[in-house]
Amino acid sequence: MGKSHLPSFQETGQAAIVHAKTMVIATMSVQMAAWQPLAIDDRPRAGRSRPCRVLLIYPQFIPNSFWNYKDTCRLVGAEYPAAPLGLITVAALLPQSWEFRLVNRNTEELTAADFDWADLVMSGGMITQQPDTLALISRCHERGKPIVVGGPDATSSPHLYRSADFQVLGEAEHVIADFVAAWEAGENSGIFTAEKFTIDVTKSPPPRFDLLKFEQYLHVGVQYSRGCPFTCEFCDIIELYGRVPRTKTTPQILAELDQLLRLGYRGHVDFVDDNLIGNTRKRSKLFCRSFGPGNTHMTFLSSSRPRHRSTLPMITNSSQ
Ligand code: B12
Ligand code: SF4
Repeated sequence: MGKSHLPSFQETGQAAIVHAKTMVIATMSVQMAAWQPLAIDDRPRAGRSRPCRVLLIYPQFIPNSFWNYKDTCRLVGAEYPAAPLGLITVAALLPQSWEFRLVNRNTEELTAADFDWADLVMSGGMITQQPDTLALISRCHERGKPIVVGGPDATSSPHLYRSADFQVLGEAEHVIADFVAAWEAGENSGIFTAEKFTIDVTKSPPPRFDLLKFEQYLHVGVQYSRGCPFTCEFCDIIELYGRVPRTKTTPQILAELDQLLRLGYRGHVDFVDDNLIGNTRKRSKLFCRSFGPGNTHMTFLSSSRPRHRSTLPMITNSSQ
């Protein structure tokens, strides 16, 4: 069947989900509910009025980290395992009249031309990207470009990133509007901190998957929920995203998968949820049941620790 005839996830409400060793195959028709994404006021303001050119830079991970699995990537012609979902989510939250260029330092070169093009640099990531993020701050300053940092490591250790011009800490969904207002008013620095765990993810817009070069990755991430009910002592999740999982709606996540299909993506999709099936019984069951056989153009991966035993059979009784 040609690409144009592929059934969408929203039409079929079906997909196959691989959970490490197992696969969920259960079907139900999905009731489409209208959902309203968060919208930033896109009208030009006084101060910096022309649409901003934003260079999104995903910092390099420390070399030799197990999780870089470079050799596995090379086997299939990819450059790095996972796409930068945080940054493309931020791009979707910013005014869409702004222009975006994404450079992933793990997959491609960051050039002088990229810096010359940009009005503003935005960067950030996890702890193993900290040295490169700090180096990027210096590089931006050498080139006279303002830089905004955000993401999990800046949120955990903001004091380390004091040299950045702006910090946007925590989940960006609401607080990014305050940054945009400050930027457009001509401000040159500021710290914007999101109220913890209050983001309604049902209002999050689909990430800007169109900014990705899919061939660079082993898998592309999507996120259905944030937060985890457990409290493993080594894990930052409950500090960053809370103990009460917040989930997107099923139509919302199917729309994200459809967008990937429409952009031509075929392959592995990683549900990057902190604990995909660790959330409330009702929600995780509803979500699992909305996936089933019938759309084999993507395979789905996730790592989870179930909270309710009853969730397990839906996964373990499946096959393909
Ligand atoms: C998928 C994932 C991975 C993937 C790779 C992902 C990738 N893109 O490269 C894999 C499995 C490889 C991985 C590995 C590791 N990971 Co990891 N990972 C995740 C996970 C589960 C999801 C990431 C994601 O896509 N989130 C979805 C996006 C939308 O959320 P977000 O990134 O937080 O973005 C939001 C905000 O933070 C903010 N934001 C993000 N970036 C920016 C940038 C700017 C400028 C602004 C303004 C805002 C902003 O806006 C977004 C919307 O609200 C997170 C947990 C989590 N819930 O995020 C852990 C997490 C990021 N990982 C973590 C860790 C510790 C690791 C490892 C070091 C584990 C280890 N011990 O080896 C390794 C290191 C990898 C390496 N190569 O060296 C920690 C980071 C903690 C910290 N304080 O830095 C987290 C938070 C999990 C935890 N247990 O605490 N990881
Ligand atoms: S189950 Fe996973 S996400 Fe939840 S607290 Fe433990 S390690 Fe963190």
